[in-house]
Amino acid sequence: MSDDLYSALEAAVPDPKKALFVLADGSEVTYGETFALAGRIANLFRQRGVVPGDRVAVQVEKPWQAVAVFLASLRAGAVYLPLNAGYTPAEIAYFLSDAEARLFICRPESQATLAPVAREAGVAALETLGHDGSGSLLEAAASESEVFEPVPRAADDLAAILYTSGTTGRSKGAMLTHRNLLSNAATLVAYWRFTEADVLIHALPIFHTHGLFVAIDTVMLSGGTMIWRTRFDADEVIALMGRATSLMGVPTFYTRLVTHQGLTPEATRGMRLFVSGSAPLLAETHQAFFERTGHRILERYGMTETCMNTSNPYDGDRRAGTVGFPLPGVEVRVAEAETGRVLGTGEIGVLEVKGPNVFKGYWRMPEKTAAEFRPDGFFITGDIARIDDDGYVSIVGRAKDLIISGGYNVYPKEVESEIDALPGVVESAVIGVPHPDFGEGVTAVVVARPGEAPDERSVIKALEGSLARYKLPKRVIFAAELPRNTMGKVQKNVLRDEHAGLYQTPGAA
Ligand code: MCA
Ligand code: AMP
Repeated sequence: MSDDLYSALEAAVPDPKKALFVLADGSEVTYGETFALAGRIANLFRQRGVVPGDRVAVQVEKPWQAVAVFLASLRAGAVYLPLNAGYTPAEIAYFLSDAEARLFICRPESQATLAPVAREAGVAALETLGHDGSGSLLEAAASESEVFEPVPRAADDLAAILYTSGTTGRSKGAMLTHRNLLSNAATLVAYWRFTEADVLIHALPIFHTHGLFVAIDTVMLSGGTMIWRTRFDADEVIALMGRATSLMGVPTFYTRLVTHQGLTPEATRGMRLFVSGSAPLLAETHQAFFERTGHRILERYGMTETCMNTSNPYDGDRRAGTVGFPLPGVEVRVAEAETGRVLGTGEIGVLEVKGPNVFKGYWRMPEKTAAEFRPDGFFITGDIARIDDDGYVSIVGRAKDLIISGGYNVYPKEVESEIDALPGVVESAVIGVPHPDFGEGVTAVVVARPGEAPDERSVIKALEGSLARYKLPKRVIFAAELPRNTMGKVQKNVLRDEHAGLYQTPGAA
């Protein structure tokens, strides 16, 4: 197999007349049409001055044509930079200027707001792409040739940059190479037995690793088909199962499915695989799903920086509450966080990973990169784990201050900085509290200045302009002070315990 992702995906095209996408109106888009559009867009990129190595930043919803944009970026030798559709202009400004994007593609309705932001960030060209394929990008690409000789890329060249917020300070751009993405996709095709016969229900967003690399690359590399849905809807997904073979989702998909009347053995009969990841799947959800359907959800574990690291087995025991075994070619170990001393089976420590899946480093942050690798090349994930005698890995906690809400990462530090800057606020602590739908609910504990009393609504409202909506606290609780240890550090575990039942009552946010 070739070293670059584009060549591998192109080589894996089955019959070009085969459907790659089945859209909501029942129409199909073939592999051939998708690659032809990618050729046109790659020519347009060249017209717009994109040269190999340039960053192409994209903030769109989920038109199927966005996949052609991704392919075009790879084909032109550019570096794809997908951005969450929920990011605010303030967040976008940082990513565009930090990555020095050459071209930015946004939604037509965002153009008026984001064109000045892009200009200010030094972006040379702007195009638009709407949820229905409208906008300047495809209009301009229509007159381009679909013939475009792919720019050869080496295994170590960058294919994508995905930003992950830092636990302290600025967001970091994880640099993913062609080797990272291709090796991981090829491993998943084999491990999860994807073939041309597969039809994946694709209901994830396509600006993060799960929906983009795990789902799309795996299906394309196996020559399968995707039933393309712009968002997750439990009714719709259950109705589609009769025409599909597989589903990939975050735990919220599964907690919603198991409470749905329609989830039955009959509804899921034709399905061969349900994958969960991006956040911990509760053992009770795994069990309930099994009882309702006879299927055992296959849980796997990954990170933006590493793509997929471990997976429960395809054949054999899919063990609830574990993330399975290291994938072929991936080494994992558990170590003592402070010293790096490698621990034995059954011992709890920080999980470290090494392999062709592990990223090249953080964009223009050599010190941060160095700080997260051990001298022997293992990447320190920040997840706390245990490896059992029989090799199953369990994620038992996090060393990093991170909340995962519905599969999206929220870094408390980022939310606290915004809250602390509000008038009347002395300080705040943002914590994740068990939430029946999102797994963890973002929750702010705020100490207000005596005599000044901002209320819950006004705090949330004030954050709306600067933070994506999924990062907004679902609840704001006011406290006289924050609990601190003898070192003066806020004891978030105390706050988490104190508010553990916050979302457990019916009707809670
Ligand atoms: C939507 N809302 C949320 C979330 N999603 N709040 C907190 N957390 C969320 N994840 C808010 C909206 O702002 C809105 O609030 C209200 O909930 C309803 O919005 P709606 O769009 O209707 O929500 P939904 O369609 O039900 O979406 C929930 C969802 C979605 C299906 C769980 O968030 C989702 O698709 N998540 C997947 C994320 C993902 O792909 N993660 C992979 C990262 P308001 O009305 O106030 O605006 S990759 C990764 O983590 C690694 C590498 C890995 O291992 O995969
Ligand atoms: P991200 O930075 O968005 O890629 O999120 C990666 C983080 O998601 C990991 O470091 C884990 O904390 C978490 N994660 C992903 N999959 C799982 C899983 N199956 N179980 C527990 N945590 C997970």
